[in-house]
Amino acid sequence: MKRVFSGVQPTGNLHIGNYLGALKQFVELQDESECIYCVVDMHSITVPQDPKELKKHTLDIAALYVAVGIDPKRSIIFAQSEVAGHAELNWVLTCSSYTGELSRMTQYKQKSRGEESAPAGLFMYPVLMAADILLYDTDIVPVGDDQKQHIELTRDLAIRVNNKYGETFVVPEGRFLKSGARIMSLDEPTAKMSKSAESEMSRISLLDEPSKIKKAIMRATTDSEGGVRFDVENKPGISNLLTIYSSFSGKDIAEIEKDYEGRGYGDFKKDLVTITVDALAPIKKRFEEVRNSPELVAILKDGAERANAIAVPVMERVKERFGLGI
Ligand code: ATP
Ligand code: LTN
Repeated sequence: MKRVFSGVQPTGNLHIGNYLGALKQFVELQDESECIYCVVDMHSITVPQDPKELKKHTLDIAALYVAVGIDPKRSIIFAQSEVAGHAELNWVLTCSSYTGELSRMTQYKQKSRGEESAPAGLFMYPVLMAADILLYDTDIVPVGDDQKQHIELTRDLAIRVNNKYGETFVVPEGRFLKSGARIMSLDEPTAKMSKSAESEMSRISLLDEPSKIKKAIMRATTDSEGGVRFDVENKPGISNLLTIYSSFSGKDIAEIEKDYEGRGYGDFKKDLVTITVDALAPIKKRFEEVRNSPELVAILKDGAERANAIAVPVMERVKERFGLGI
């Protein structure tokens, strides 16, 4: 059985882009692999966080993992900072990384904007991510294509260490999400749907109230041509709504186009509201149950224990290869 590892940062509520692009796949992978899903709280402190909010968000993401269908018995769900190996391996890998390759990471360049006061943690972010992955002898890492460069670095580091110190790490592979799973902003459909975008109407969060979902969809940017047709170039708004419709309903886009032939955007949007509200309702319900129950902390504790049991022997192997310890 292949081992899968992925992580989500506990920053704000997840939106349907995160769900359709990432979490839905996390759930599906459980049938064919041994899955480890982490809430990467140490990554989120690469930019300032309010401590109380951070703790709350960590529990929120863990509860969402369960609410979308990740089964804590089959899969491991845990918080990164609860397993010491992440920080330990991070240092060892730091010493095998080059400042040149780290300064070429586009995410770092975008987020630091060349400022003197950019947190050094932003610079080291990809090394900690490599540590997350390599600590579990991971085979497959499901992520969005924005993470491609980080996965390449992880592979480079694994190969570099293996060549220098002898077989130490499994060299992982990224599994990049299909282009259909790139959900765009509702009010600006040429930008991706994002947690950090200012406008609330740009996204639908998994825990939004039906009234907010309705408002965001009914106001979503379309075009003046009319015709429910998939054409990303000329009709990015309607194409994005078609992708969301198709993902939630399981219907092919061609089939949906046919259903709405000769009908206006109003009808289509109204139905999309119903489909989206219905798809999110069970997630929201389950979230509330899990988030408010003592079960959640028990899941995370059990997850951390199981994760640690995999991580400790890997870390011992690493220390042995590097000559660390007594
Ligand atoms: P931000 O919106 O602040 O840039 P984010 O929403 O991208 O953050 P992450 O925690 O970086 O959130 O992403 C979690 C996962 O969701 C990643 O695998 C990412 O590729 C995926 N993802 C994020 N946004 C989208 C989107 N609009 N469509 C599809 N997948 C997405
Ligand atoms: N950088 C990732 C989050 C992340 C991750 C990981 C994903 C941190 N560590 C390990 C996969 C494997 C992001 O922003 N989506």
